[in-house]
Amino acid sequence: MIAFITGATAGIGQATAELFAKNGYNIIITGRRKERLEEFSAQLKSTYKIDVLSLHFDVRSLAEVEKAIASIPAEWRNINVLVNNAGLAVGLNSIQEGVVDDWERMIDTNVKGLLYMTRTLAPIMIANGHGHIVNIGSIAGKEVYANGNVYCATKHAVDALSKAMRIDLLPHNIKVTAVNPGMVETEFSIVRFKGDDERAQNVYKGLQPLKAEDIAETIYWVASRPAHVNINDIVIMPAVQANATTTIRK
Ligand code: NDP
Ligand code: 8X3
Repeated sequence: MIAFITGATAGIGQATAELFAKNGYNIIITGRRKERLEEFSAQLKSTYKIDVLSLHFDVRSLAEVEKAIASIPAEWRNINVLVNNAGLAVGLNSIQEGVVDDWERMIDTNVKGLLYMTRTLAPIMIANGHGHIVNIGSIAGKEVYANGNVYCATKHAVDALSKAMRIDLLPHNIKVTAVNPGMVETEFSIVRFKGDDERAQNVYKGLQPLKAEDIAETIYWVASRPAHVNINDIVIMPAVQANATTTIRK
């Protein structure tokens, strides 16, 4: 069994790769940080005695995506699960004060990157006669919140694309699942606040957020249902978070 996980150098993607590896899958891991990929690959191989293929590329570049996928050796092409996880939020500004470069990074990564990956890998799954695509959406794809405008729009796009992909891929025996987390403590807020650790830590102050491993378990669970079962859509929240904006803090 082979699982292909984008954005496996940190957070949810890294925890997901580890859990699939623990369950005996061979893993294709991707990300832009080459050193991290190599270290993680060596760790997975030695701990779980599985094979790992690491592909170093930026999901925002169609040329890089196509080159990376074309380089996958024949024995790695029978991919069972694709986890479209690579993504980010950048900034938290009102629409009238938005930073256009931040908008473009989010749209290019969360929407176009997910599309490039899917456009390139779905034909391989179709040729294989099976597959399962798990898109990582967000509570921000179900609701909007103040200053979240463009990030929320990209995750609403992931929500729409997951529904649309499910229809288009139905005749090809390819399942599509959207996993939509609330707050998960990863590098997400450090990236959103451009390295401002204090501001990032404040996001989780006084509450218990989800861990990357909680989402990894959900992804593994949806991918390990029997062949006749598909989980279309899951929203998974910390127990102290009711919706995008309502939390209980100590
Ligand atoms: P992290 O910042 O910890 O991890 C993000 C991963 O995405 C990294 O491995 C990063 O790798 C990769 N990535 C980002 N941009 C690119 C790119 N252009 N090309 C290739 N890889 C890229 O965040 P999370 O684990 O929290 O985020 C994972 C997903 O979960 C995202 O889609 C996010 O929107 C979603 N999510 C997160 C929530 C949270 O509260 N944390 C809640 C709901 C959804 P590298 O930098 O090496 O390229
Ligand atoms: C990440 C969760 O609430 O910060 O997608 O948008 S949130």
